[in-house]
Formats: sequence, structure tokens, C-alpha cells
Amino acid sequence: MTRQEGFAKMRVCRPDAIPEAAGRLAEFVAQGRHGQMGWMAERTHWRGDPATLWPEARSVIMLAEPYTPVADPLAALDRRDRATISVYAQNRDYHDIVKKRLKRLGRWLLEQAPGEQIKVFVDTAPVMEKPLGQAAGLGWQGKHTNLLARDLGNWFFLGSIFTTLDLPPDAPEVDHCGNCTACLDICPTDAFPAPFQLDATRCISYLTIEHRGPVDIDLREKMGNRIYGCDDCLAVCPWNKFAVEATEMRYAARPDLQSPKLADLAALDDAGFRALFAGSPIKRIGRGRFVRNVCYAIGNSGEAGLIPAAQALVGDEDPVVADAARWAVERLR
Ligand code: B12
Ligand code: SF4
Ligand code: SF4
Repeated sequence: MTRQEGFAKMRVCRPDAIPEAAGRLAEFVAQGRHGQMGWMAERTHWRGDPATLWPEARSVIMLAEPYTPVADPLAALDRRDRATISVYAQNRDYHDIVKKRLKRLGRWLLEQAPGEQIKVFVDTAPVMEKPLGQAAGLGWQGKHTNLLARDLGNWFFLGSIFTTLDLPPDAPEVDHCGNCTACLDICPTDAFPAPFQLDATRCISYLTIEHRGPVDIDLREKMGNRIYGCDDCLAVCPWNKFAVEATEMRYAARPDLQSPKLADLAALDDAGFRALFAGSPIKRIGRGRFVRNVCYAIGNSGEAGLIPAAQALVGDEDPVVADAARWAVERLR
């Protein structure tokens, strides 16, 4: 049933299996590493201790759903007149797909165990999915902080099913990073203050997706042509030679989102943006933040031919877009 629903791996832990997570989360928030993601500083008692989120829960079922790319995601970074969109966002929004699957799997579970209850979570709930995934033995948190596994690599989403069912827990996974530092070394913005720790405020994924307003000038320059998310630290992980194929075709890259032209993206108005990204996770950031990112990529392109595309936006009604466009024009001149 698990594989039938597209999940490659399933493991179980107890809700109280991550006692060290609360302290680490508190430290992350105390250092301001969550930036503008104010929701991370809220409900930290639930986030840090899943046993308090739903006290009746006896087991947490952790699931991995692969979205492995077929081509090298880093290849697009060299096409300076084009944009790079991270692998997970090149087609349909995984939140919708994974949640539906979790619900179907949960319903099946309840048919086997009538009278029990379930709650399903993917990404947005106050649940620390990566440490739970490690405690359940799904994989381990690598130095890039994402969960990876010896039989999966690191291209997979996480989902969880909390249940009142008392299931036998699996053994936790241990660290297999060894001496490797590939992910730490490649990070364009030095976003890792130490192995296994991320300062989100320096991460291009945060800057392009979560950060509102202008991005610091020194970080803008390091964003290159990444306009939505970043895959660099994931792409270099040697364990990806064991990555499994993504069976869900709705994650397969849309041809128009593989290296789209920066000039075309800069010209999007609100309606054009919403039409292009219907059903995509990118829709969530809105036209303003998206075109801001496109302007930074234009500014980093070194392509004087893109000056008119940025020039057309210097009077944009969104002041953040206008600022980004001015910066791009100045850089290219
Ligand atoms: C907030 C968030 C972000 C933020 C912050 C990321 C982060 N690393 O915290 C931003 C916007 C930057 C982000 C980016 C990305 N994200 Co994100 N994100 C989340 C979210 C919602 C919460 C993560 C969280 O709790 N962070 C808080 C910190 C404190 O927790 P942590 O990262 O687990 O930190 C641990 C370490 O610091 C560790 N630690 C600290 N000190 C030490 C010392 C030692 C020795 C050790 C061993 C550990 C250790 O302890 C902490 C607790 O375990 C989760 C979904 C969820 N609900 O869990 C998705 C999630 C982590 N994201 C995901 C993805 C795919 C991404 C991106 C790859 C997307 C992209 N391509 O752009 C990038 C990857 C960037 C990166 N290198 O992490 C997936 C990861 C799947 C996986 N296989 O792990 C998740 C699980 C969503 C999902 N349901 O699939 N994300
Ligand atoms: S996603 Fe990119 S910017 Fe963020 S930590 Fe990884 S390599 Fe660095
Ligand atoms: S690139 Fe190396 S250090 Fe980073 S997560 Fe993969 S194995 Fe660990």
C-alpha cells in the first residue's frame, strides 16, 4: 500500500523520540536564524516536542516520497540569460499530492484498525519532520541538515501520519556523512555556520521564497540566476548515486520551467504570473517577490542585452521590484 501510493520508504517512531530537537530549535530561533519566518518562533512547544502536539498519539509513521531529477540541476546555473528554478518547484505543488496520498494511506490504516485515529502532516504543520525521520530510521540529517538515506539519496519529500495505534518503532538511523563536506563547500552564501546547522537568513531558498522586501546587496550577488529555491547542497551529495526514480510524473520538470528566459519572466504581470504558476508552489510567493528575484538574476547575468527588460521595471508600482530593477540596470551598465 505504501509503494502503491508512491512512497519509497516508511518507518515508525514514538512521538517522544526526538528529545534533543526542542533545545536545538530554541537555539536556532534565539540566534535569529529563522529570519522573517515568524511562525517558527510560535508554537515551539509543539514543534519541539511532537508528544505534546497530540497527546493521544502513540506512533508517528514517517514517509519518503522521491522527486529525483533526471538531469543535473546545477547545469542550468551557467545559462546566464536564463533562470534556475529548484527541482522541487518545476511542476505541481508537492503539498497537495503528498497530503492526498497520506490521507488515502491513513484511511486504509483505519480500515485495518477500526476505532483508532490519525492525523496527517506535510511541511506546514508545527512538526519537525527531519529529526522525526531520523528517529524513525528513514534516513539521517546530513551536514546540509536535510534527511538523506543510503538507499534513497536526498531527493525526497517527507510526510507523516500521527496515529493512536501502537505500532512497533523502528531503530533510528545514524550519521553516514563521514569526512565528506561537499554540501558545506558548495554553498554560494556560506549559509552553514557549522556542519548540521543552517542559518536560514543566508540560504538562497529562504531569500527567494520566504524573505519579503529587498535582499542584502552582498547576498543578491551570490544568488546568481536562482530565482526560486536552491539545490546546490542537495545536488552534490554523493549518496545520490543511490537515489530512486520519482514515480510521480507531476513532479517531472515542465519544459517551460527548465531554464526559462529571464526576459520573459521579467515581463510577467499579475495575471500572467498567476496563469503561468497555477498549481505550482511558486504561485505562493506572488508576482512581486518573483519578479524581484528575476531582477536580481538579471543583475547577476552580465548580459547587457537584458538591460531593457530591467529598465522596464524601474518604475514598477511594487517598490521592491523597482529597487531590484534599478540595481540590475546599474550592475549591467
Ligand atoms: C523552515 C524550513 C525551511 C527553511 C529552513 C531550513 C532548515 N534547514 O531549517 C528554508 C526556507 C531555508 C528551507 C529550505 C529548504 N527546504 Co525546507 N523546510 C522547512 C520546514 C518547514 C521546517 C524545518 C525546521 O524545522 N527547521 C528548524 C531547524 C532548527 O531544524 P533542522 O533543520 O531540523 O535543524 C536541525 C539541525 O540544526 C540539528 N542540529 C543542530 N546542531 C546539531 C549538531 C549535531 C551534531 C547534529 C547531528 C545535528 C544538529 O538539530 C536541528 C533539529 O533536528 C520543513 C518541514 C517541516 N515541517 O519539518 C521543510 C523541509 C525541511 N524542507 C524541505 C526542502 C526540500 C527544502 C529545500 C531543499 C527546498 C529548495 N530546493 O530550495 C531547501 C533546503 C535548504 C537546506 N539546506 O536546508 C524538505 C526536506 C526533505 C528532506 N529530505 O529532508 C522538508 C522536510 C519539507 C518536506 N515535507 O519535505 N526549508
Ligand atoms: S539551499 Fe543553497 S543557499 Fe541554501 S544552504 Fe543549500 S547550497 Fe546554501
Ligand atoms: S554532501 Fe556529504 S556531508 Fe553533505 S549531506 Fe551528503 S554526505 Fe553528508
